[in-house]
Amino acid sequence: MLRTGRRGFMIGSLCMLAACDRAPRTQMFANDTHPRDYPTVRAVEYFGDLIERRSNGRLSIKMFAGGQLGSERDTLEITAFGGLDINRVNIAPLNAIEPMTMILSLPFLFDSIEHSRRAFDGPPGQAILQSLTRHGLIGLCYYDSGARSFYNTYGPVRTPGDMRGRKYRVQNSDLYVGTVNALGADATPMALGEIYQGLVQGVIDGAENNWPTYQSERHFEVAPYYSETQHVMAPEVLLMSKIRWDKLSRADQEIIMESARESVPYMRRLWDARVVAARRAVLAAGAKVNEVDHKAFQDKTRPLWDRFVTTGRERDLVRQIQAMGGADA
Ligand code: GTR
Repeated sequence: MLRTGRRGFMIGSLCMLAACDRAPRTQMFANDTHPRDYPTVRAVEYFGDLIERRSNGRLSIKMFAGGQLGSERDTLEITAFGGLDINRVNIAPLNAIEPMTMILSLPFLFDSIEHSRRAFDGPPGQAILQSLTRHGLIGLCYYDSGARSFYNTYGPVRTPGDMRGRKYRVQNSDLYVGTVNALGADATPMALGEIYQGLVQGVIDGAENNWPTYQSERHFEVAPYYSETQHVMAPEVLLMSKIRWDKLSRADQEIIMESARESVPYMRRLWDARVVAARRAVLAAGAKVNEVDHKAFQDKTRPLWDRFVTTGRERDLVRQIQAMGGADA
């Protein structure tokens, strides 16, 4: 029976709403160690808005920022087991899971940020992302993490000799441990959230990171000497649990992949602005930046390439990445 008039229209609309409500909705939980205003968190939220819009509200993301769910290493395990749907981590904690990820964390692999972006976006980067599938993780995209440099509580570092015997915090990765030890310092793996107190109490003398994290974690307050080694330009990775992924329709998987890719240029815009702002803010707050003898750092860390790049396939990827360097297109 056709309903007519205002009341009939309202009943019809409510039925439609009820039917809509019955359409299965999937809210996915996402994790990030950084606070809400950090570029990675904002990019994941942007990605969430895109998938919500494109799926007419069926898919959405609830973000748990600020490391409230645990260290990156712990949350990675939870993600692989399906307890967490989306996770944004640095590539370093993936080094212990998939050796191919170490390639992008090799010291002095990239000539410039542009070179690193070409490698992430191109075939080598994409092959490394896909290698995660066999570990229960779908690599959706890379986000920028800029260049990491050493900073400390005691004074400017110009050559590796200035780090000798000092304790430097590293991420949980044998490659990072090897890098710092090769420079003559004492590598101390530690979670990000423990660094500030570690520096205050003298458990460590220094750490290494990009400008935005150095600022956002307030490490500049206690370790004001930032020496621009720029020894690593490894990316951040946006991951999804394969268990959740396999439950989605092909169409929804496409929405997710496409939205993740589209969030990359958005993230890069935020990132570039944040690097400049963070550098300016910490220098205004009293941090001291200095140049270093890059060659001395490269010479000491180069043997790590042979130690950590062990298969023919990995060596081939390194060669492909090197061929993408040089003059910026
Ligand atoms: C940051 C990165 C984090 C985390 C952190 C660290 O640059 O965005 O995901 O890896 O470094 O050093 O623990």
